[in-house]
Amino acid sequence: MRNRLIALAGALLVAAVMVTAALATKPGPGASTGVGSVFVSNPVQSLGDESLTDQNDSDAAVPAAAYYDVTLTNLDGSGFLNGDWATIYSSTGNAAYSPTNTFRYMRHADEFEQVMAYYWITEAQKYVQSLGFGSKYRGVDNHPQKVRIDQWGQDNSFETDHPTQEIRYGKGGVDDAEDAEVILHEYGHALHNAQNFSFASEEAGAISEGFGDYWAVTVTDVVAKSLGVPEKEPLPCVMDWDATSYTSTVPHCLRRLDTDMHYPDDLSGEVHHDGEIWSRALWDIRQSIGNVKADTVILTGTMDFPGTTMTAAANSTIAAAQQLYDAKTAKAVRAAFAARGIV
Ligand SMILES: [Ca+2]
Ligand SMILES: [Ca+2]
Ligand SMILES: [Ca+2]
Ligand SMILES: [Ca+2]
Ligand SMILES: [Zn+2]
Repeated sequence: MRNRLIALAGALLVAAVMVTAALATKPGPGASTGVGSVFVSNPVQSLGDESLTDQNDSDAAVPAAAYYDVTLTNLDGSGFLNGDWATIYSSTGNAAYSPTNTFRYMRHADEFEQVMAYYWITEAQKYVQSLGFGSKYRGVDNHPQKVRIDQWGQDNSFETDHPTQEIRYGKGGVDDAEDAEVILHEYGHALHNAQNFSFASEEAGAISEGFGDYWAVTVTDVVAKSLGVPEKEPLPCVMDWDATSYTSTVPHCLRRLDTDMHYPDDLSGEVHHDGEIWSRALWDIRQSIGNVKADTVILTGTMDFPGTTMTAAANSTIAAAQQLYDAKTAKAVRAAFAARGIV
Protein backbone atom coordinates (compact mmCIF):
# COMPACT_ATOMS: atom_id res chain seq x y z
CA MET A 1 0.00 0.00 0.00
CA ARG A 2 2.74 2.35 1.02
CA ASN A 3 4.70 1.56 -2.15
CA ARG A 4 1.59 2.10 -4.23
CA LEU A 5 1.14 5.52 -2.58
CA ILE A 6 4.73 6.46 -3.29
CA ALA A 7 4.29 5.38 -6.91
CA LEU A 8 1.10 7.46 -7.13
CA ALA A 9 2.84 10.46 -5.58
CA GLY A 10 5.66 10.00 -8.08
CA ALA A 11 3.21 9.89 -10.96
CA LEU A 12 1.53 13.06 -9.70
CA LEU A 13 4.90 14.75 -9.41
CA VAL A 14 5.71 13.82 -13.02
CA ALA A 15 2.34 15.19 -14.09
CA ALA A 16 2.97 18.43 -12.19
CA VAL A 17 6.36 18.83 -13.82
CA MET A 18 4.80 18.26 -17.25
CA VAL A 19 2.12 20.89 -16.59
CA THR A 20 4.79 23.35 -15.49
CA ALA A 21 6.81 22.63 -18.61
CA ALA A 22 3.76 23.19 -20.81
CA LEU A 23 3.01 26.52 -19.10
CA ALA A 24 6.58 27.68 -19.48
CA THR A 25 6.13 27.89 -23.25
CA LYS A 26 3.98 30.94 -22.69
CA PRO A 27 3.77 33.47 -19.87
CA GLY A 28 0.30 32.34 -18.74
CA PRO A 29 -2.95 34.15 -18.07
CA GLY A 30 -1.79 36.17 -15.06
CA ALA A 31 1.34 37.47 -16.77
CA SER A 32 0.08 40.83 -18.01
CA THR A 33 3.32 42.75 -17.75
CA GLY A 34 6.63 42.38 -19.53
CA VAL A 35 9.64 44.34 -20.65
CA GLY A 36 10.33 45.91 -24.02
CA SER A 37 13.07 47.99 -25.58
CA VAL A 38 11.80 51.11 -27.37
CA PHE A 39 12.65 54.58 -28.65
CA VAL A 40 11.21 57.53 -26.66
CA SER A 41 9.84 59.06 -28.77
CA ASN A 42 12.55 58.63 -31.39
CA PRO A 43 16.37 58.71 -31.50
CA VAL A 44 16.59 62.24 -32.91
CA GLN A 45 14.37 63.58 -30.15
CA SER A 46 16.01 61.83 -27.19
CA LEU A 47 19.63 62.15 -28.36
CA GLY A 48 19.27 65.60 -29.92
CA ASP A 49 21.15 64.35 -32.96
CA GLU A 50 19.85 65.68 -36.27
CA SER A 51 22.62 63.94 -38.21
CA LEU A 52 21.22 60.43 -37.67
CA THR A 53 20.17 58.63 -40.86
CA ASP A 54 18.41 55.37 -41.59
CA GLN A 55 21.32 53.57 -43.33
CA ASN A 56 18.94 50.98 -44.69
CA ASP A 57 17.52 49.94 -41.31
CA SER A 58 20.93 49.05 -39.90
CA ASP A 59 21.42 48.55 -36.16
CA ALA A 60 24.68 50.51 -36.36
CA ALA A 61 22.89 53.68 -37.53
CA VAL A 62 21.42 54.36 -34.07
CA PRO A 63 23.46 54.47 -30.84
CA ALA A 64 22.50 52.05 -28.06
CA ALA A 65 21.70 55.07 -25.87
CA ALA A 66 18.52 55.63 -27.91
CA TYR A 67 16.98 52.38 -26.62
CA TYR A 68 15.04 52.44 -23.36
CA ASP A 69 13.76 49.52 -21.33
CA VAL A 70 10.08 50.05 -20.51
CA THR A 71 7.31 48.06 -18.86
CA LEU A 72 4.80 46.57 -21.27
CA THR A 73 1.39 46.28 -19.61
CA ASN A 74 -2.05 44.80 -20.33
CA LEU A 75 -0.61 41.76 -22.14
CA ASP A 76 -2.88 38.70 -22.43
CA GLY A 77 -0.28 36.13 -21.37
CA SER A 78 -0.14 34.41 -24.75
CA GLY A 79 3.51 35.37 -25.26
CA PHE A 80 2.52 37.51 -28.25
CA LEU A 81 2.02 41.29 -28.34
CA ASN A 82 -1.70 41.00 -27.78
CA GLY A 83 -3.41 42.88 -25.02
CA ASP A 84 -6.30 44.95 -23.79
CA TRP A 85 -5.58 47.99 -25.99
CA ALA A 86 -3.58 46.67 -28.94
CA THR A 87 -3.26 43.53 -31.04
CA ILE A 88 -0.20 43.48 -33.23
CA TYR A 89 -0.05 41.68 -36.58
CA SER A 90 2.95 41.60 -38.84
CA SER A 91 3.02 41.11 -42.58
CA THR A 92 6.82 41.14 -42.48
CA GLY A 93 8.97 38.64 -40.60
CA ASN A 94 8.01 36.87 -37.42
CA ALA A 95 5.44 37.93 -34.88
CA ALA A 96 7.29 38.94 -31.72
CA TYR A 97 6.98 36.14 -29.18
CA SER A 98 8.44 35.52 -25.74
CA PRO A 99 7.54 32.88 -23.13
CA THR A 100 8.67 35.37 -20.47
CA ASN A 101 7.18 38.57 -21.97
CA THR A 102 10.69 39.86 -22.69
CA PHE A 103 10.73 41.87 -25.91
CA ARG A 104 14.16 43.38 -26.44
CA TYR A 105 15.08 43.83 -30.09
CA MET A 106 17.19 46.27 -32.06
CA ARG A 107 15.77 48.27 -34.93
CA HIS A 108 16.80 45.97 -37.77
CA ALA A 109 14.66 43.15 -36.35
CA ASP A 110 11.08 43.13 -37.66
CA GLU A 111 9.91 42.62 -34.10
CA PHE A 112 11.24 46.01 -32.97
CA GLU A 113 8.46 47.98 -34.65
CA GLN A 114 5.87 45.58 -33.27
CA VAL A 115 7.09 46.32 -29.74
CA MET A 116 7.05 50.06 -30.47
CA ALA A 117 3.46 49.90 -31.73
CA TYR A 118 2.28 47.80 -28.78
CA TYR A 119 3.93 50.03 -26.21
CA TRP A 120 2.92 53.42 -27.59
CA ILE A 121 -0.69 52.56 -28.39
CA THR A 122 -1.13 50.94 -24.99
CA GLU A 123 0.37 53.95 -23.23
CA ALA A 124 -1.80 56.30 -25.30
CA GLN A 125 -4.98 54.43 -24.38
CA LYS A 126 -3.95 54.40 -20.71
CA TYR A 127 -3.50 58.16 -20.96
CA VAL A 128 -6.95 58.55 -22.56
CA GLN A 129 -8.41 56.56 -19.68
CA SER A 130 -6.47 58.56 -17.09
CA LEU A 131 -8.41 61.60 -18.35
CA GLY A 132 -11.67 59.83 -17.48
CA PHE A 133 -12.71 58.45 -20.88
CA GLY A 134 -14.20 55.00 -20.35
CA SER A 135 -15.23 55.78 -16.76
CA LYS A 136 -16.42 59.34 -16.11
CA TYR A 137 -16.89 59.99 -19.85
CA ARG A 138 -17.60 57.87 -22.91
CA GLY A 139 -14.73 55.53 -23.81
CA VAL A 140 -12.62 56.23 -26.91
CA ASP A 141 -11.22 53.15 -28.67
CA ASN A 142 -10.96 51.25 -25.39
CA HIS A 143 -10.66 47.87 -27.05
CA PRO A 144 -7.73 45.97 -28.61
CA GLN A 145 -6.79 48.25 -31.54
CA LYS A 146 -5.68 46.16 -34.52
CA VAL A 147 -2.27 47.16 -35.84
CA ARG A 148 -0.38 45.74 -38.79
CA ILE A 149 3.26 46.26 -39.65
CA ASP A 150 3.33 46.16 -43.41
CA GLN A 151 6.05 45.89 -45.99
CA TRP A 152 4.78 48.65 -48.17
CA GLY A 153 6.89 50.16 -50.92
CA GLN A 154 5.86 53.72 -50.19
CA ASP A 155 6.69 55.80 -47.18
CA ASN A 156 3.30 55.98 -45.58
CA SER A 157 1.11 54.75 -42.77
CA PHE A 158 -2.62 54.89 -42.50
CA GLU A 159 -5.67 54.03 -40.50
CA THR A 160 -8.46 52.29 -42.37
CA ASP A 161 -11.96 50.89 -42.06
CA HIS A 162 -11.57 48.57 -45.06
CA PRO A 163 -11.78 45.64 -44.98
CA THR A 164 -11.36 45.85 -41.23
CA GLN A 165 -10.61 48.73 -38.87
CA GLU A 166 -6.85 48.64 -38.40
CA ILE A 167 -3.77 50.83 -38.45
CA ARG A 168 -0.99 49.93 -40.88
CA TYR A 169 2.58 51.12 -40.54
CA GLY A 170 4.81 51.05 -43.60
CA LYS A 171 8.55 50.51 -43.85
CA GLY A 172 9.59 53.12 -46.44
CA GLY A 173 12.67 55.14 -45.44
CA VAL A 174 12.94 55.01 -41.66
CA ASP A 175 10.44 52.29 -40.78
CA ASP A 176 7.35 54.26 -39.77
CA ALA A 177 6.81 52.48 -36.45
CA GLU A 178 10.36 53.37 -35.34
CA ASP A 179 9.02 56.85 -34.64
CA ALA A 180 6.45 57.01 -31.84
CA GLU A 181 5.15 60.23 -33.33
CA VAL A 182 4.11 58.37 -36.50
CA ILE A 183 2.51 55.61 -34.41
CA LEU A 184 0.49 58.10 -32.39
CA HIS A 185 -0.50 60.25 -35.36
CA GLU A 186 -2.25 57.21 -36.86
CA TYR A 187 -3.74 56.27 -33.51
CA GLY A 188 -5.20 59.80 -33.46
CA HIS A 189 -7.25 58.92 -36.55
CA ALA A 190 -8.37 55.70 -34.85
CA LEU A 191 -9.54 57.73 -31.84
CA HIS A 192 -11.57 59.97 -34.12
CA ASN A 193 -13.11 56.95 -35.83
CA ALA A 194 -14.02 55.51 -32.45
CA GLN A 195 -15.70 58.82 -31.51
CA ASN A 196 -18.09 58.62 -34.43
CA PHE A 197 -16.21 61.52 -36.05
CA SER A 198 -17.40 62.09 -39.62
CA PHE A 199 -14.73 62.64 -42.28
CA ALA A 200 -17.34 64.14 -44.61
CA SER A 201 -15.48 67.34 -45.56
CA GLU A 202 -11.95 68.48 -46.41
CA GLU A 203 -11.91 70.50 -43.19
CA ALA A 204 -12.87 67.41 -41.21
CA GLY A 205 -9.90 65.62 -42.77
CA ALA A 206 -7.67 68.57 -41.87
CA ILE A 207 -8.93 68.56 -38.27
CA SER A 208 -8.03 64.87 -38.00
CA GLU A 209 -4.55 65.41 -39.50
CA GLY A 210 -3.88 68.34 -37.18
CA PHE A 211 -5.18 66.42 -34.19
CA GLY A 212 -2.97 63.41 -35.07
CA ASP A 213 0.13 65.62 -35.12
CA TYR A 214 -0.83 67.26 -31.85
CA TRP A 215 -1.71 63.91 -30.28
CA ALA A 216 1.71 62.52 -31.21
CA VAL A 217 3.38 65.35 -29.33
CA THR A 218 1.14 65.55 -26.28
CA VAL A 219 1.35 61.79 -25.55
CA THR A 220 5.09 61.43 -26.20
CA ASP A 221 5.76 64.46 -24.01
CA VAL A 222 3.74 63.00 -21.13
CA VAL A 223 5.41 59.58 -21.44
CA ALA A 224 8.95 60.96 -21.91
CA LYS A 225 8.57 63.10 -18.80
CA SER A 226 7.20 60.15 -16.78
CA LEU A 227 10.19 58.03 -17.87
CA GLY A 228 12.70 60.84 -17.35
CA VAL A 229 13.83 60.66 -20.99
CA PRO A 230 15.26 63.94 -22.35
CA GLU A 231 13.43 65.80 -25.13
CA LYS A 232 16.23 67.60 -26.90
CA GLU A 233 14.42 68.78 -30.02
CA PRO A 234 11.71 71.46 -30.17
CA LEU A 235 8.43 69.80 -29.11
CA PRO A 236 6.38 71.33 -31.97
CA CYS A 237 8.54 69.40 -34.50
CA VAL A 238 6.59 66.31 -35.52
CA MET A 239 8.17 62.98 -36.58
CA ASP A 240 11.81 64.08 -36.23
CA TRP A 241 13.20 60.61 -37.00
CA ASP A 242 10.91 59.47 -39.83
CA ALA A 243 11.44 62.88 -41.46
CA THR A 244 15.22 62.39 -41.78
CA SER A 245 14.46 60.23 -44.85
CA TYR A 246 12.74 63.01 -46.83
CA THR A 247 13.64 66.44 -45.41
CA SER A 248 16.92 68.29 -45.74
CA THR A 249 16.32 71.26 -43.45
CA VAL A 250 17.25 71.01 -39.75
CA PRO A 251 15.49 70.28 -37.52
CA HIS A 252 13.92 67.49 -39.53
CA CYS A 253 10.14 67.77 -39.10
CA LEU A 254 7.40 66.32 -41.28
CA ARG A 255 5.18 69.10 -39.97
CA ARG A 256 5.08 71.50 -37.02
CA LEU A 257 2.57 72.57 -34.40
CA ASP A 258 3.75 76.18 -34.31
CA THR A 259 3.21 77.60 -37.80
CA ASP A 260 1.45 80.94 -38.05
CA MET A 261 -1.31 80.23 -40.55
CA HIS A 262 -4.82 81.64 -40.47
CA TYR A 263 -8.29 80.42 -41.26
CA PRO A 264 -9.70 80.55 -43.85
CA ASP A 265 -7.11 82.43 -45.98
CA ASP A 266 -4.35 79.82 -45.61
CA LEU A 267 -6.55 76.82 -46.43
CA SER A 268 -5.03 75.08 -49.47
CA GLY A 269 -7.37 72.11 -49.84
CA GLU A 270 -4.65 69.66 -48.80
CA VAL A 271 -5.60 68.08 -45.48
CA HIS A 272 -2.10 67.77 -43.97
CA HIS A 273 -1.22 71.38 -44.80
CA ASP A 274 -4.55 72.70 -43.57
CA GLY A 275 -4.23 70.55 -40.48
CA GLU A 276 -1.34 72.76 -39.33
CA ILE A 277 -3.84 75.58 -38.73
CA TRP A 278 -5.78 73.29 -36.39
CA SER A 279 -2.76 71.76 -34.65
CA ARG A 280 -1.38 75.21 -33.81
CA ALA A 281 -4.64 76.06 -32.06
CA LEU A 282 -4.50 72.78 -30.08
CA TRP A 283 -0.87 73.44 -29.16
CA ASP A 284 -1.75 76.94 -27.91
CA ILE A 285 -4.59 75.50 -25.82
CA ARG A 286 -2.15 73.05 -24.21
CA GLN A 287 0.36 75.84 -23.53
CA SER A 288 -2.37 77.88 -21.92
CA ILE A 289 -4.27 75.34 -19.73
CA GLY A 290 -1.91 72.34 -19.51
CA ASN A 291 -2.14 68.91 -21.11
CA VAL A 292 -4.73 67.32 -18.81
CA LYS A 293 -7.43 69.95 -19.27
CA ALA A 294 -6.45 70.56 -22.89
CA ASP A 295 -6.61 66.92 -23.92
CA THR A 296 -9.86 66.28 -22.05
CA VAL A 297 -11.47 69.27 -23.73
CA ILE A 298 -10.00 68.50 -27.17
CA LEU A 299 -11.16 64.87 -27.14
CA THR A 300 -14.62 65.87 -25.90
CA GLY A 301 -14.93 68.59 -28.55
CA THR A 302 -14.86 66.12 -31.45
CA MET A 303 -17.25 63.46 -30.06
CA ASP A 304 -19.82 62.75 -32.80
CA PHE A 305 -18.36 65.57 -34.94
CA PRO A 306 -20.71 65.76 -37.94
CA GLY A 307 -17.93 66.47 -40.46
CA THR A 308 -18.68 70.15 -41.03
CA THR A 309 -16.17 72.97 -40.47
CA MET A 310 -13.25 73.94 -38.23
CA THR A 311 -15.42 76.69 -36.80
CA ALA A 312 -18.07 74.16 -35.76
CA ALA A 313 -15.49 71.86 -34.13
CA ALA A 314 -13.88 74.83 -32.36
CA ASN A 315 -17.22 75.97 -30.95
CA SER A 316 -17.93 72.45 -29.73
CA THR A 317 -14.49 72.39 -28.05
CA ILE A 318 -15.10 75.76 -26.38
CA ALA A 319 -18.46 74.48 -25.14
CA ALA A 320 -16.74 71.39 -23.73
CA ALA A 321 -14.32 73.60 -21.78
CA GLN A 322 -17.21 75.56 -20.33
CA GLN A 323 -19.15 72.43 -19.41
CA LEU A 324 -16.23 70.36 -18.03
CA TYR A 325 -14.38 73.22 -16.32
CA ASP A 326 -15.32 76.88 -16.16
CA ALA A 327 -15.66 80.18 -18.02
CA LYS A 328 -11.97 80.99 -17.57
CA THR A 329 -10.95 77.73 -19.27
CA ALA A 330 -13.46 78.29 -22.05
CA LYS A 331 -12.06 81.78 -22.58
CA ALA A 332 -8.52 80.42 -22.95
CA VAL A 333 -9.68 77.81 -25.46
CA ARG A 334 -11.59 80.43 -27.41
CA ALA A 335 -8.52 82.71 -27.50
CA ALA A 336 -6.42 79.96 -29.14
CA PHE A 337 -9.01 79.38 -31.88
CA ALA A 338 -9.56 83.13 -32.30
CA ALA A 339 -5.81 83.64 -32.84
CA ARG A 340 -6.12 81.33 -35.88
CA GLY A 341 -9.24 83.10 -37.14
CA ILE A 342 -11.25 79.92 -36.65
CA VAL A 343 -13.76 81.63 -34.35
CA1 LIG B 1 13.40 48.75 -38.36
CA1 LIG C 1 12.70 50.99 -44.11
CA1 LIG D 1 9.04 56.13 -43.04
CA1 LIG E 1 9.24 65.34 -32.09
ZN1 LIG F 1 -2.87 61.29 -41.02
